[in-house]
Parts: sequence; structure tokens; C-alpha cells
Amino acid sequence: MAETIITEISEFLQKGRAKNVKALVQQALDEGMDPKVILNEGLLDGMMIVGGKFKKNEIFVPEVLVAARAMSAGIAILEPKLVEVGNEPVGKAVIGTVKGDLHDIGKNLVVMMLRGAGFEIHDMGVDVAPEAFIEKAEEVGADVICMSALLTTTMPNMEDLITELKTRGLRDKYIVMVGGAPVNDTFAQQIGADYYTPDAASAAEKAKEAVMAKKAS
Ligand code: B12
Repeated sequence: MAETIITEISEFLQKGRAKNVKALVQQALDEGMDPKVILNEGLLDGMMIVGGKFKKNEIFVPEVLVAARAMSAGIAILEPKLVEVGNEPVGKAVIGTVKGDLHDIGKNLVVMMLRGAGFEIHDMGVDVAPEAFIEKAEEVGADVICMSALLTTTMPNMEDLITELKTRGLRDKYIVMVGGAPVNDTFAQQIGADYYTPDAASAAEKAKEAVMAKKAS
């Protein structure tokens, strides 16, 4: 039964049926299913299949876009269950998807988990220029700058931000985290970022750990 509903969530997501996805996610929660299982095995699994078909040109941008909307609708239902917001303020994070890149589903999951870990979030949205990240971080007194990129062509904008921080003499002031499907540890090290993590939950854990360590030092 549980497996059926998870499969249905994945299938309706692939068809971009936001209403059905919302209803089924709610039903799964009502039946006591683990929100992480609903996210990983229902929603994310559906999006992976969409990604695979997109790559093989079996479906195109409009289909991916409706699937992405269905995914976001499902995540919105899950959010209060996935995230028990901590009372202790941990620090401030500025986050966005880099310039030229409009993918925001993963970034929004990182926002959710950071908020849950007790961060005050300044979400700059998508297509964010390096200078804009830095100006916002300076304005709000951020501890962490988080950048997301889903396109190999926009990944270099992450390095541009780090170069710009160095030019302004601000590199050591911020913890810089990078992520997104094409990003990995090697790339993060190459461009001089502080941390890369592969998913939203570990991003929040790492950010918290890094801020606490920096404050203690
Ligand atoms: C959905 C999607 C879209 C949607 C985006 C909707 C939206 N609101 O986000 C739309 C239809 C708009 C789209 C457009 C395009 N897309 Co697209 N898209 C995807 C798809 C299918 C899924 C991405 C996704 O949401 N994954 C689910 C999330 C949850 O995963 P995630 O983003 O990786 O995030 C997780 C981690 O990476 C991590 N994370 C994310 N950010 C951060 C940040 C930090 C700091 C940390 C620590 C961790 C972290 O945590 C997240 C949760 O665990 C991917 C396929 C794929 N396999 O990734 C292609 C994909 C990324 N797209 C691709 C392409 C080519 C495009 C287009 C150029 C297509 C076109 N011809 O127009 C345009 C580009 C538009 C632009 N300028 O950005 C290619 C990129 C290829 C490449 N090598 O660069 C991919 C890989 C598809 C493919 N295989 O060909 N796309």
C-alpha cells in the first residue's frame, strides 16, 4: 500500500499533475509515512526520471517545467513536517542560484533545511550575480554564502564570486558553500570554496557545524 502511493506520487509528478501530487503527499502524511521517504522515493525519484527523459530528448522544457511545478507543490505540503524549526538562531545565510541559472528546486530544499537548522535566510532567488550575493551578505552581516548551480555553463560564476571576495579583501569573512547536481568536492576545492555537500540535509548540517566552529575560534 505504502509502495503504491509512493509510486503514484512519482508518476503524477512525471506527468506534471500538481493537484494529484499535493493530494497524494497529504494522504501519505496522513497515513503516517516518513516525510523523508515521500521526498526521496516519491518526489525526487519522479524528478530523476524526468531528468533522464529530458536528457534523451524524450520530453522537452514545457514538460519538465510542469513536473518541476508539481514537485514544488509536493514539497510545500511536506515542508512543515520535514523541518522542525530550531529556536536557537545559528547564524545568517545568503543563498541563491548563480547568474544565468534558473534552476531553483534544489536551492529551495537547501533553504528549507537551513531554516530548519536555525539559520536566518536571505534567499536571493535565481540568476544572482556574484556582486549581488556579496552586497547582500555585507548588508545583512551574513556568516555563510550558499551558491547553487545546475548547469555546467554557470558553474564558473561560483569561482567569480570567490575571486570578487578576494579582490574586496572579504574572503575570510564568509563561509562559502557550493552545490547543485554538476558540482562536486574536487570542483569546490579547485575554486577555493569552503564546502560542498551533495544534498540539502547535509548542507544544513555542514553549515551549522562550520558556523559554530568559526564562532568558537
Ligand atoms: C527541473 C529542471 C529544469 C527546470 C527548472 C525548474 C526549476 N524551477 O528549477 C527548467 C525546465 C526550467 C529547466 C531549464 C533548463 N534546463 Co534543466 N533540468 C531540470 C532537471 C530535470 C531537474 C533539476 C532538479 O530540480 N533536480 C532536483 C533537485 C532537488 O536536485 P538538485 O538541484 O541537484 O539539488 C540537490 C543537491 O544538488 C543539493 N544542492 C542544490 N543546491 C545546493 C547548494 C548548496 C550550497 C549545497 C551545499 C547543496 C545544494 O541539494 C539539493 C537537494 O538535495 C535537471 C536534470 C538533473 N538530473 O538534474 C535538468 C538539467 C539541470 N537541465 C539542463 C538543461 C540543459 C536546461 C536548459 C538549458 C534547457 C533548455 N534547452 O532550455 C534550461 C536552462 C534554463 C536556465 N537558464 O537555467 C541540463 C544541464 C546540462 C549541463 N550539463 O549543464 C540537465 C542536467 C538535464 C540534462 N541531463 O540534460 N530545467
